[in-house]
Amino acid sequence: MDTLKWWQQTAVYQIYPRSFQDTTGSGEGDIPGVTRHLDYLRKLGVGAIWLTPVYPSPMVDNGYDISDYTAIDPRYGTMADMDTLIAEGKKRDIRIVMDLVYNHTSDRHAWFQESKRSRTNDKADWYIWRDAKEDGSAPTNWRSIFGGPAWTWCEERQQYYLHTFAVEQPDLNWENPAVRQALYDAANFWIDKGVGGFRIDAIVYIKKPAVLADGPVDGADGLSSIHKMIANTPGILDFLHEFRRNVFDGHDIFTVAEANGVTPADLPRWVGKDGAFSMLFEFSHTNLEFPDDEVWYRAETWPLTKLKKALSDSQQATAANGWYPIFFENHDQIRCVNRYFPEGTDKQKAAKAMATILFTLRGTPFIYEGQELGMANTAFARIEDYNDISTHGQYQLALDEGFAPAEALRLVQAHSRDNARTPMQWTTAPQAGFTTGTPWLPVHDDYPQCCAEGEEADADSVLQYYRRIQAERFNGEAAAILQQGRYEELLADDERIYAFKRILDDQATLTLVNFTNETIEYDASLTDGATVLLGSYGAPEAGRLRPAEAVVYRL
Ligand code: TEU
Repeated sequence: MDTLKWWQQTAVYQIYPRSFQDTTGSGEGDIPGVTRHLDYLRKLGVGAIWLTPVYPSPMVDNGYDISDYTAIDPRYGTMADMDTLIAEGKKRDIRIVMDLVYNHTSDRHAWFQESKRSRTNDKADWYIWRDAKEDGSAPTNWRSIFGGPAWTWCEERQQYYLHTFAVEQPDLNWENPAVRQALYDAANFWIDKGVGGFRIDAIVYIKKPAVLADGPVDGADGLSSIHKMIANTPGILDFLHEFRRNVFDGHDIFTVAEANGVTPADLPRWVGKDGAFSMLFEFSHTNLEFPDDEVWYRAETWPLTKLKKALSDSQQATAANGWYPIFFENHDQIRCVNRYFPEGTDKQKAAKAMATILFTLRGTPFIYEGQELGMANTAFARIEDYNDISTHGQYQLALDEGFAPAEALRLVQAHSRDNARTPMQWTTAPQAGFTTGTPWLPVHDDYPQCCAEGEEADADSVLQYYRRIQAERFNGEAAAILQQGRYEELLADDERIYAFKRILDDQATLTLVNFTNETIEYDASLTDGATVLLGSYGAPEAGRLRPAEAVVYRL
């Protein structure tokens, strides 16, 4: 048996600080709010918190537009608050993992402010500047990920700059060694503070092709998806290995890179012994309804076999080398109880079913705030009620494609990133105990039925189920199998049941999940002689699974 590292033997909890806990009445969560709930997280069995950006930011993209990499935004508190969080976390064996957003900065970052002033200043080459085409138009026809052109004209410099995301998020020029060094220095600042690792944002976009050329037009706006033109440009791994050598190596930390578009088959080159990172988020199991990445109006239904294949592929790709970050939610995704189960399914049952998979696959489970309560999607009545920048971009794209406003709003309601960003539901008090003020984004109105306080008191709640299954995973009789065992899928062609074994030497577990909202039958001989480790309905029935039922057997 290999010796596992600390981050392979614990769950990680993702906190979107603006929505977690407000301690000042501002309506926005803050760092002391995170510290306040450390014991709650300890009880959940969490060994690390991935904190999405808390750095100074104009908040065009909720903190993913950073204007200073080594400071704290006053809305979230002070550096002293951050030091307290790290220290209090350490006391409880919970490490803090910072988010590095290194593809771009905010346009308010001092580096960009200087870069845009002239073509000759010290930082002139820190971003991606190009002359206009002869007719004055943008250097290429690329569409940014949030919609609209990926180039913006700068009067001062009389040139265009490139932004993969919002106009206010200019892309850094990684070809410049001084840029890379500045980024490594900032990461090392956080290592010196004692953080437990990094989540590295949007990393597939940092390397641009040597020649920037027009792509095929693929939308009514006459533009071409930038993702298809620049993601995973050859040579990108050279940068990332250098990053690893200059920052990560020699520290007892983990790194998890967000790498949309890296396929499971690519994983070994990115993670593991010779890879650049400890783990990598790829999105084949969350982009199921989007044949075209990031375009919501082309959402379609998917068969269960598509989800199962995506999960099996990434399990297999990391079987011999590397390690998988298991996740079904984050701040960019809709809630998993809505995504993976038919409408009308009991949300608590759906939440428990996803928890069962989360804690029995091989890898490190990542829980996104509220997932452990079974929090669900929301729907705001008007497009103006949405905060998320990509929601507005997608709404516009849908209108451009000829959708009526009501239909475009429906698409947004189903897929908006704001679905995951509504405030954490703590108590049955007004605003779910999230704030005493007016929340920056409305609290979901189901909070009286779905909140930590209520679930604490209910033995059958989603929260209690999370605690039980995490204990089973890390400390139970089958912990070794669940942590180390190899993955083997069963019933791969079945469109109703996800079934897989974990096998260690002559021992095994079996996970069975019914993805329908009906009671279904299966071949009872599968569980002959097996004992039950945990079931989402309590005791299971042989050969039958109730709606969204999940069971873990010891074979
Ligand atoms: O997201 C980057 C990104 O590419 C995602 O849109 C990803 O493709 C998607 O989740 C896959 O379905 C990161 C952050 O997570 C996001 O919040 C930021 O808006 C974005 O970078 C820009 O920094």
